[in-house]
Amino acid sequence: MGDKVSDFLLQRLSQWGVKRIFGYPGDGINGILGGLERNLDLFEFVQVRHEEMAAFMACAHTKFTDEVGVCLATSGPGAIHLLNGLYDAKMDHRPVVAIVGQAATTAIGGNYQQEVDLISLFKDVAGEYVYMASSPVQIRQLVDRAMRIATAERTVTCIIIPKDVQEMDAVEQPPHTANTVHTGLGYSTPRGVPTEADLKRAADILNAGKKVAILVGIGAKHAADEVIQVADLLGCGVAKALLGKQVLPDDLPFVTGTIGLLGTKPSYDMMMGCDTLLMIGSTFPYGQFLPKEGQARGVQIDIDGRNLSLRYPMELNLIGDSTETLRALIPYLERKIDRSWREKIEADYHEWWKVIEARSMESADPLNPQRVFWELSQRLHENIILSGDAGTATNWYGNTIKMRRGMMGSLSGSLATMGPAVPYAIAAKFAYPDRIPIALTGDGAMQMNGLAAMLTVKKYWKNWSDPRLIFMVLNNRDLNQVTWEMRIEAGNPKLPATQDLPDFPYANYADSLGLKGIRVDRPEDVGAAWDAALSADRPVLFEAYVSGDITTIPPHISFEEAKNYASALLKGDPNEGGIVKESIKSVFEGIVPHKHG
Ligand SMILES: Cc1ncc(C[n+]2csc(CCOP(=O)(O)OP(=O)(O)O)c2C)c(N)n1
Ligand SMILES: [Mg+2]
Repeated sequence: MGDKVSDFLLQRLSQWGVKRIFGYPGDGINGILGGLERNLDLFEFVQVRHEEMAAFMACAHTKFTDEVGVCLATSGPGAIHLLNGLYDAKMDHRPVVAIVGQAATTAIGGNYQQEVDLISLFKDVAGEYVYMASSPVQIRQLVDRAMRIATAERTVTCIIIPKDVQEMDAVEQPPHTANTVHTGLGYSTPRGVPTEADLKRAADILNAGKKVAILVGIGAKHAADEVIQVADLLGCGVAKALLGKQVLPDDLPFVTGTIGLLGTKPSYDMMMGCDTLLMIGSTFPYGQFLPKEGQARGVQIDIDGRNLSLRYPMELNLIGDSTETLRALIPYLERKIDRSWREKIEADYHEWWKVIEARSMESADPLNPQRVFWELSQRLHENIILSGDAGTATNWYGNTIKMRRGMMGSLSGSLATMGPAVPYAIAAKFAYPDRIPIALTGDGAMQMNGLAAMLTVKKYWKNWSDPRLIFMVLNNRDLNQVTWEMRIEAGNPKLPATQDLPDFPYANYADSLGLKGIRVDRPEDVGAAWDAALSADRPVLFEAYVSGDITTIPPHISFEEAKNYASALLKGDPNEGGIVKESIKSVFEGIVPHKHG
């Protein structure tokens, strides 16, 4: 018996270098599942609990490995479930190929069981390339183009294969005749650089600046050494967008940490005080944390022209690979003699960590969440991979975690969806079984999809050479990030009907699955709890039973926000007493003396 379409589909994906597929079965892809069984040696199939998790894992796979991520779901409901994870990949510019089933070609158009108009459904998220096969001859071109376009455009593509087509005889080579397409394998990433004239113009602007600020995003991921060298020549500091937190370690004295609402004050001050901005590989969205228009001369480097002059009107917009462009730029840069701007940045940054430490040590009832991150930060090393979630955990990840060289860290940057931290950590473990992924998440996200994903961990953890994988959940019984946004941005008190979450015994639940549950609710126990988690003989669900009354304090507090904050309290927030006691303490601990200091 010859190969079926499904066999060839999988073999072609394998020829493209795909080794792992994240997915969930359904009869719309029965043919492909049969193909997986016949080609067991080609792939590792990771079975998730919900298709959204397969898409998140495919996204995380590409974020952590730079390879294309692949996910597989059945027609109709399975395909629909993928969407949020696919948007996460699209919006963070990562290559993911989604493969989904469809009703048989003989049934399409008949309002058939599970027949959804998938081309329309995926037209936005996979708009660069979404096609359905109606003939076995198409399979080669569909795979080749979906893989190549996803890689070249750093985006999501989708192949839809009706169930009868999956079972047809494969056609590996289209006939040499009219109406056929003859595609091939392979993609080599170019490393483009701007023209020499533009590099000189960039150098002129940067050499003329007296107070240069650099902002890097994840696009500078492979340019750490070059960014360090440029920052040294320009005598400046480097701030990081949240998704780019892994680009540079935080123990370099001139790195000012993250930027934005959950960023540091030194990043904020550097941007407000600079006369020249160099932005590399970032689409950081919040313009209010960048210099005022006209305040600074700007140079931006990005691989994608669409990202240029998007957040700040730049004087010079350069399309290029960040590493190669910086390498080509360096010979034109003059080392700044006056180092006072940089020295001030370094001194501010040094002071800032004292503020963070003091805030982390503040007491709370029962536990200050920042303390949990502070203690973790002391224990991080190059083998650790962090993942964050939409929620307060990511605020503390942003401003309290010190990245070390070699570490990786990611989250849903532009979509900022709840739910990715857990699947990202699981996908990281599959990609790097010898490293220790740590998901940093909230109880809302854990209840949304993380609890079910613990079953996926239960299913696989014994296969991993090093079983350490940690899921830290901030149990604050609240959708706390939004509760604080309501208070600070809108001046509204907490509305228990929308914000309160049910309590849940996370650690006990982990124990019941044969994983390790650790629960901590006293500050003095946090360090030892992290030590236990980091040396456990199995995956750990680390439940931090924390107060929800402590907010992340923005690096600056505007008058408006302060006013809203006060008015929320006056309106009788149910947590009023706790907030006044705990959070205000923290405000005065850091911001106020620091601001005037
Ligand atoms: C899918 C999705 N739904 C809703 C939101 C809005 N949102 C952002 S953070 C947040 C609260 C998260 O709560 P939790 O996971 O408990 O973390 P906490 O902030 O309490 O630490 C919500 C509802 C979102 N970003 N994504
Ligand atoms: Mg919560």
